[in-house]
Amino acid sequence: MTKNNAFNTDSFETRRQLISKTRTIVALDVPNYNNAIKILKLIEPHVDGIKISYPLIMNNGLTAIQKMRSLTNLPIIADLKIADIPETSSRIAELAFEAGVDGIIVHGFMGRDSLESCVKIANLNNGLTFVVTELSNPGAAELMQNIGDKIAKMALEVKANGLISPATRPNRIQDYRRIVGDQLLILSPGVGAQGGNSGIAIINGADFEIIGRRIYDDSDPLKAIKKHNSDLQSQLLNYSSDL
Ligand code: FNU
Repeated sequence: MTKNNAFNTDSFETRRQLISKTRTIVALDVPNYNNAIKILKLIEPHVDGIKISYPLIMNNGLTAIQKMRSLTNLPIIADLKIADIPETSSRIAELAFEAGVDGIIVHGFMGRDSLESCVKIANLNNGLTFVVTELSNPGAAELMQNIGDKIAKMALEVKANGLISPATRPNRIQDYRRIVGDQLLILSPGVGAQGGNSGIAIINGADFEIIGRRIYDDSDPLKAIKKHNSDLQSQLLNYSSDL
């Protein structure tokens, strides 16, 4: 089983350099395994990682992860949004790592014990834990947003590796960056179909943008990822020339 923990190095600066190729992770929420692989092969040279989730796993089982693991060296993140008691959370995390993923996404609202149980399993597997602070959908502003700062602090305390924070609310990415400083990565979903523009999350403090439908629903996913990457780079250039 090939493990690729390009995200996971000791110093934040090294990590940033390692990850600075495209700063994009594609969400492959495609239920059909063969279609997912077709898209993966098209976009592979143009992304830094892929994220898989329930649609693919529920339709194809954990073998989909195992097969995908053998087909790509890109980091694979399992977006299971684990949110259970510690014993169940850690069992779910274990199964994901056994199947070959490099990182897991977990919720933070369950509290410290569950979060710690996931981080422990991730560490045992030389894997990464990303904690959702507040979801990117509008409804998350009603409840989750109120505890997002506390979740970010807890993620720091339990030594998770990163946060998942909304590209749909760039000001919140800034808040989370202020809380975690350079200690944690920030991955931002919500680019494209949910309204976030390519590059905006990065200039507001995210390390990676996560983009799904805008790429895999396009009749030409390769063209779509190239467009996203070039828009992202333009934003970065404009931003640094404004500094
Ligand atoms: P797209 N996702 C999200 N918002 O969208 N994991 C969050 O706050 C979060 C996520 C996932 O909208 C979502 O489940 F924590 O098609 C989907 O897999 O670009 C992806 O990010 C966004 O997909």
